[in-house]
Amino acid sequence: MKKGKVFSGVQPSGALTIGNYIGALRNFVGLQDEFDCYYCIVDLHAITVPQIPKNLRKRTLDVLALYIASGIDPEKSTLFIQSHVPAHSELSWVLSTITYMGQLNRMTQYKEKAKKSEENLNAGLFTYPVLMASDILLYQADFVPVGDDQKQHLELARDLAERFNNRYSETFKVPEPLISEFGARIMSLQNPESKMSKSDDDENAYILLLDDSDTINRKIKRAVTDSIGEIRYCDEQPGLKNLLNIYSVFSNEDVESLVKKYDGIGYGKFKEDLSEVVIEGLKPIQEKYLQLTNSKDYLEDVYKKGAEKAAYVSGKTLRKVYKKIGFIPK
Ligand code: ATP
Ligand code: LTN
Repeated sequence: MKKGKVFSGVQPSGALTIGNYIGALRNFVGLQDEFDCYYCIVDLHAITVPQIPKNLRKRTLDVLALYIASGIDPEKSTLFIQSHVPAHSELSWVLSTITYMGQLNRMTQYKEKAKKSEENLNAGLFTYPVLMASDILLYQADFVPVGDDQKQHLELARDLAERFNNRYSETFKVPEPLISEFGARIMSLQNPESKMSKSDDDENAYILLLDDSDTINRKIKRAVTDSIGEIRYCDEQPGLKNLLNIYSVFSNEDVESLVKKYDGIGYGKFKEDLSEVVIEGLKPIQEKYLQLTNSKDYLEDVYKKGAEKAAYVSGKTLRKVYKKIGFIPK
């Protein structure tokens, strides 16, 4: 029987946080055996905010190394760089002609980013979700594992697939989001009302996958909690709730037993233990990452092979699309 397909992407727009790991990367690993998986480094998306070329180059390879260090096996999954496969940009143009301005105007991520960059708001930021839909639809993906913040973009991808299928004929698979019930939204350590984001101006707001132990200790010590002083898992204590979620992921203990374990014990000890669990959890990823960054040839081999396979699969879909629209085949 043919395996179902999975597609997801991460932007090389900054160093990856434990939010990216918990909401996305960690879930990619478990899908590799059951599905034909495509994991992309979406550099075309990353340039919707200004990037320094040298940093973009480094971060792109860093994301690739972190994909592999987190347990994604290039022998099982296709790992590639978005700009190496022109079909992404090509389908994006086509889909933009069936996307309504109103739909893009309603996108929360766009509204938030637009607020932040009031001067010279670029059109790429606005059409970003169309490019994301193209990424997914080109591979006929059944499932798209993402964090909670991408739900609305996924809805657009589904909508565009259905609109195209209705207008022409069955062409695209309508993809389903895969958003895990737990850890799909890790919050900022400084403001538990907003999501942990690698582009936050305050570096105490996030923990990076590559942070060293002193930095992790310091950031967790400074993490915002409350004055209640009791370890409980509830919406009235959002900072603590977030820390408990992180603790649970890295320790594999459920939140309930953590709450019991820390009953009557203060935040200080809880934070100390949490730091240790996070440091230990990240250690194998960091070690593997270090090894990989010394193997540039290996990384190059992975992304070249990945692009070849991705170009083949996406090319088939794009040709079908062009034919249905009425373009003359080459
Ligand atoms: P930025 O914060 O710079 O806008 P981002 O980290 O949200 O970027 P990506 O790197 O493209 O954007 O995200 C990769 C994946 O990580 C996506 O599936 C996204 O949903 C997930 N993700 C990002 N932040 C979090 C978070 N705080 N909690 C859970 N999942 C997250
Ligand atoms: N928009 C996503 C990154 C992204 C993506 C994708 C995720 C681009 N293309 C395709 C899943 C599938 C983000 O900002 N996190």
